[in-house]
Amino acid sequence: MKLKGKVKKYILEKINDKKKLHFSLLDPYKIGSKSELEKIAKSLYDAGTDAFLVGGTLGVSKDKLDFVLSILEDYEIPKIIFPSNINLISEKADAILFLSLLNSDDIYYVIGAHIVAAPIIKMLQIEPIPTGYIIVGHGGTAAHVGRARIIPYDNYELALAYTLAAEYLGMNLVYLEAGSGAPSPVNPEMISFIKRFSEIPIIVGGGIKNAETAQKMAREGADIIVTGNIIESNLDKAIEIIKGLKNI
Ligand code: 1GP
Repeated sequence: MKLKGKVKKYILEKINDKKKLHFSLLDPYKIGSKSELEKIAKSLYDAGTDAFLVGGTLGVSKDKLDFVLSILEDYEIPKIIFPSNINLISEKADAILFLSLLNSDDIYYVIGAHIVAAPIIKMLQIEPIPTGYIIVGHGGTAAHVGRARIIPYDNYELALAYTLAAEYLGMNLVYLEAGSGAPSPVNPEMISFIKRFSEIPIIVGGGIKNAETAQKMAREGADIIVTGNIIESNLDKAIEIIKGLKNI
């Protein structure tokens, strides 16, 4: 399956078919040896993860990014960059989440990095997927680095306002991010509230550690669930999450 240029279509078609998707986030900074990564990638793929997301906020060099992408190369699911900055662009990826951190106080994270990255993305022919990135609750390192004005876990109306803004700006996806390793994930009630008033597909990530939480989020309206840390800390749990999303 040749995915370049077709990743957005692949994702949106599955969502239109009412499927719940799972993306496996691999942080090149935290990945161990080649054989370890090969084992993890195969387990996630066999469990039915729908895409590999590759990225992280700290410690990710282009070499490490390329190393991870080259190991994922043969899997017939999209390899999508989840960038924190312009250092995370690689021709080895099928696509890149073209993220605008909508609740940042720093214009660099809203549109600045994008004008530096866009011509490179064009030259390397990586498919950009316009995504509104919204940091909620704990926020983690991403919130600190991205100078986010964090949306409280219980301020559903504010989260909806950002989501609608993303929708009206024509973005394809909205990503509700509680922060990698967040002690609590996004409230499922926030997702259902947003879903009542907005059409845009929703990605949710940050602090999701078990199948029950992921399923609840999916039932409340999340279209794509992202898990990162749990893959490294408890691969069996990550597999349960992936399989659990197939039966919603
Ligand atoms: C982080 O949303 C992702 O950007 C995933 O978070 O590592 O906590 O699963 P976790």
